[in-house]
Amino acid sequence: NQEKASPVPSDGPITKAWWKEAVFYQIYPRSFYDSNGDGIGDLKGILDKLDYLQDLGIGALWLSPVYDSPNDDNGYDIRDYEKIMKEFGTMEDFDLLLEETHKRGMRLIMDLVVNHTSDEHAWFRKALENPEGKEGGYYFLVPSEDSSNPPNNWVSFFSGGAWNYYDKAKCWALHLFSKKQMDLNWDNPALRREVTDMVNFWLDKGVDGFRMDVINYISKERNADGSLPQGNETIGGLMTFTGIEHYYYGPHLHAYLKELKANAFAPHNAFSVGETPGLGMHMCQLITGEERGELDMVFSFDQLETPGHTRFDDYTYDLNYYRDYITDWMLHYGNQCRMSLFYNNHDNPRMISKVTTDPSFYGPVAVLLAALQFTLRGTPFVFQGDEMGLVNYPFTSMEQISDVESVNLYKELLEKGQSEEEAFHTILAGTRDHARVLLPWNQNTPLPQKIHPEITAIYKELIALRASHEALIYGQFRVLNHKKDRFVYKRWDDKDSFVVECNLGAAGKRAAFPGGSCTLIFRTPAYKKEPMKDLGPYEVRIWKY
Ligand code: TEU
Ligand code: CA
Repeated sequence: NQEKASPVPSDGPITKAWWKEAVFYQIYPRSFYDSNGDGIGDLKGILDKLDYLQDLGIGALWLSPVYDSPNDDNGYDIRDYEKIMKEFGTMEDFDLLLEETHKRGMRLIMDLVVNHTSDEHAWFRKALENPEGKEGGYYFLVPSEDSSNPPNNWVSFFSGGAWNYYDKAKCWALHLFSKKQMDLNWDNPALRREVTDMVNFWLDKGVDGFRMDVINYISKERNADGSLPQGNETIGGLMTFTGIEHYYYGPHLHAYLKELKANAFAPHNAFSVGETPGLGMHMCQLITGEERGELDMVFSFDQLETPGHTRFDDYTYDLNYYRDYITDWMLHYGNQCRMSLFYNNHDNPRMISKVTTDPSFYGPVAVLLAALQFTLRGTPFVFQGDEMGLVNYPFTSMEQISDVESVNLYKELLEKGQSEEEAFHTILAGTRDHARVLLPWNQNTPLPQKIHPEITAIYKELIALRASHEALIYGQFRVLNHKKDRFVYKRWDDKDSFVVECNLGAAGKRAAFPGGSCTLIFRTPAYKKEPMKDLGPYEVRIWKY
């Protein structure tokens, strides 16, 4: 890569911005709140819950896709970018939602899925009708008479190869995700203009920005003759996804991001956060450095599994790893870059369930994760249900699983010779459906998941604490103790200082704080009656001085 390593990460002053101060809340509309009883969450349901979100202290909403889609991947396969999904409501419902969100002093960002479209998108249909025509150039179509040998060995994230063959059009087409999610060719300037126009359509409506789906995959490396290169089998063996080295950080990524920023985001002063799986800290700095004009923030995912594990492994997550990961980023990411802080989204099992399977610890772990999220330096992204203390859903059979990734993986595991029990065990550990079941708003439902109002109250308290102290938003960060299972750190600015003391483990231990004169302003409620000298399992305390 020829990119100059600028900016040099520095401790200079931090520029203030609304998106650094706000707490974001991710809504997965299909499973958020169903306002008309058809079993599917909808836009009116979100509208009904705006007061709840405002009361919680949320500053901005991120909506997972609400566009017209055949739902092969729950809306991440878009058929029409400028139309609302029928089950979710109408464009009028959307306009009202945006207006009411703004009225409450909150912002709204949408999901921008432009690495691929649905195979039912008009562009792709036209492309197949006439591969030589304008839309033919929007995708990776490879003409061929040979329907048994795909153009290269790249594999899909959702099992199997990454190519479909189309008999009538006599060509192959690339899909890194499901068979109905066709990759767009960003090297085509007309396609980039289409995307820019569409982004401007939503920004003109007053939308405050976008979360950008797998945005680091948009630039694919090519051979000298324009074809897509063969993936390295060794890397493929290590990473599972053969071919990934050719597109996770492609040759024109920076240029395409700069162009989109200049032609759409910048003129609207709109916010952007990229979903960028696989990029480490240094690449993230190159994408989010303030003066580089690319993205405001990214989601990097290395904190979601501990080293040596993947999402589909059944294992216990060690929070000492999170401590070390987050410390490294906070000390080295630099003040021109802003971190996103999150544990959950619609693609992952619930973090509480990864940390502990002992129900008596669910409450304390929920409180600990919240306290970290609202006192570490960065912008918190709450995923719907975090604030209810939700844990994984007790699925009992594949019949309850609908996610395309899980369904395909299950088939693949059976083909590889696993028993149904073994394969289901794997799915249960990692399925995205844990995050996609309808939120159990009503405590009296027969749903096996229960909400925990006491956790919601703590979210509200800690979000308010963060909102009223810039030290927690922009302040400095220093680790005071990082012995095994301990995390004690300081956040401070000219006005205030805080010390946060955490027990990251399931065993009680001696408290190390306080030293000197300070006031205890928060303690895990479950331990309020315990002596101060003892830290309970996963206990967290916040001191102010
Ligand atoms: O997620 C991308 C995604 O699933 C990655 O985490 C990918 O699996 C990873 O690179 C493998 O290591 C986004 C959306 O969040 C997800 O819901 C969609 O299914 C996907 O893109 C396709 O749009
Ligand atoms: Ca509904």
